[in-house]
Parts: sequence; C-alpha cells; structure tokens
Amino acid sequence: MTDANCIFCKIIAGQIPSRKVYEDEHVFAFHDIAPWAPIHFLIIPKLHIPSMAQLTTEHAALMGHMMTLAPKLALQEGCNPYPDGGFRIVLNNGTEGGQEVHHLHMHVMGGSRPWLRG
Ligand code: DGP
Repeated sequence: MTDANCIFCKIIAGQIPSRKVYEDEHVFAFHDIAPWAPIHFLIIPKLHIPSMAQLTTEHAALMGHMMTLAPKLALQEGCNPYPDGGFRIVLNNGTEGGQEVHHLHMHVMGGSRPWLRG
C-alpha cells in the first residue's frame, strides 16, 4: 500500500530523487536531505505506515528487519564499529514527537556525537 501524496512513497517510486543507501523487497534507505550528523540516513518500510501508532503485530518482522539492517548499513556508510564507534537511532512519532513526514522512518545518525554538542 502506498500513498500518492506521501513524499517518502514518491522517493521509493523514484518520482523524487534521493541518495539511495539500500533497497530490498520490504525497505528502502536513503540519505536525509537535512542531516543532523555527518552520517545521517533514513530506513523506511515500502509499505506506507504513517507512524509507530499504526503498527500491529503483523509488522513485527518488518520492524525487526529495519532494526537489524541499521548496524550493517551504518558500517557500510562509514560509521566506526561498536563499541568505540556507533550510531544513534531516532524514530519521531506524531507532531509532539517531532515527526514531520508521516511515513514511518528510522533515522540512523553517526560519524560524531552531535547530540552532545551545545
Ligand atoms: P521527521 O522530523 O522525523 O519526520 O524527519 C523527516 C526527515 O526527512 C527530515 O530529517 C528531513 C527528511 N526529508 C524530508 N523531505 C525529504 C526529501 O525529499 N528527501 C530526503 N532525502 N529527505 C527528506
């Protein structure tokens, strides 16, 4: 299921260009257009799920797939390995949770520790 008005569905379909990190049958990953960290990409399901609020147990394998992909893609994109290296995952949900694009997405950020800077 896709949403014709969703910018992330358009990115998956190639209607909006993006810097692709990874793609398979279930997920798409691409660099964030406004990075918060030296390495910042998004992992999104191909299925249009607006946020975590719409998740059901049927999505558990999909979410698990996204979680297990994150460390592999982080290394691929240049993050240093655990434990001295690493990355941060952020999943914004709803307006009060800082979500701007209403297609569930996992931010993967690394390359430094920007969250500790003033
Ligand atoms: P959030 O606030 O969690 O909904 O973050 C949405 C992110 O999506 C934000 O960091 C910027 C990114 N973004 C929005 N539009 C585009 C786009 O057209 N292309 C790319 N690559 N990223 C986008």
